Amino acid sequence: MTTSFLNQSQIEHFKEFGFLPPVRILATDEAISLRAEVENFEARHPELAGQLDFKANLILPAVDHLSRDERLLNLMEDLLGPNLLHWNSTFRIKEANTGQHAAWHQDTAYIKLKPFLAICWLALSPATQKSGCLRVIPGSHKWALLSHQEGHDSKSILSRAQFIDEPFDDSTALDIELAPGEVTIINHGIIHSSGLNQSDDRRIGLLMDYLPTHAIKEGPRDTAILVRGEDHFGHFDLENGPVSQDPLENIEHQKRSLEAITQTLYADSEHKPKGLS
Ligand SMILES: O=C(O)CCC(=O)C(=O)O
Repeated sequence: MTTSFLNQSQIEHFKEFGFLPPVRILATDEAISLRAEVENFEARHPELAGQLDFKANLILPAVDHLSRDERLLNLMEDLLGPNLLHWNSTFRIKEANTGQHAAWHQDTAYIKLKPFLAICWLALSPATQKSGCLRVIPGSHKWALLSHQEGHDSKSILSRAQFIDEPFDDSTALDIELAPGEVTIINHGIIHSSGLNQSDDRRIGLLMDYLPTHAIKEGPRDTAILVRGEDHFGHFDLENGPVSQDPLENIEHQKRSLEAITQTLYADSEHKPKGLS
């Protein structure tokens, strides 16, 4: 028996508009201490920062721990039902005043998964208009998939520097500002982007992808962690969290899962995942 996290109007909002308005998952000091842990890893192993682009939950025990946090899973259960897989944790970090950005795109362009992936975007630093917070087109998860092109813009924080290359109505675009410890959840079909970080701080987002066990993904077989309930479908190979408290000892273990997920995200791409280079 689990406790519901969201009220009915929040659940309806997510279904109707494809995103959840900000809710607090972590206390501010929990977000600050997770940020410190990530930055400590980056400082000690700068050459391994790319390892956090995908499956960061298999490298950093604190991220694995968070992906199984009761508060987060109660929220996810309200949106996806009682049997939950965690597919991936990804850090999206925009350094201050570097021109980094994410162009408009739909994650459904490269992740063919039904019914949908629920992406939890957690702020570990202030995500504001000024720092380039997530921006969405409300309701666009119900639109058809628009045409995408892979890009070569080194300032893009997206894996394939992808962008929508056909006209669409962005007049209703909405910035989702988040304080550290707050999350929004987006349906992976929603059109989203984020602007420049013109603040003095890094903008650090941790994206955690969840799906119900009945979800079906096209393409190569992939791996995920059963974080709540039971899996009667076997659509994913179940994996465990990190093998060690020491991130360095987890790199080899992460490799197979990283290869599996990047086969999907980089299918037919000219780009390569940083974590495997
Ligand atoms: O964190 C951001 O600003 C955007 C990230 C994003 O859209 C993605 O990784 O698909």
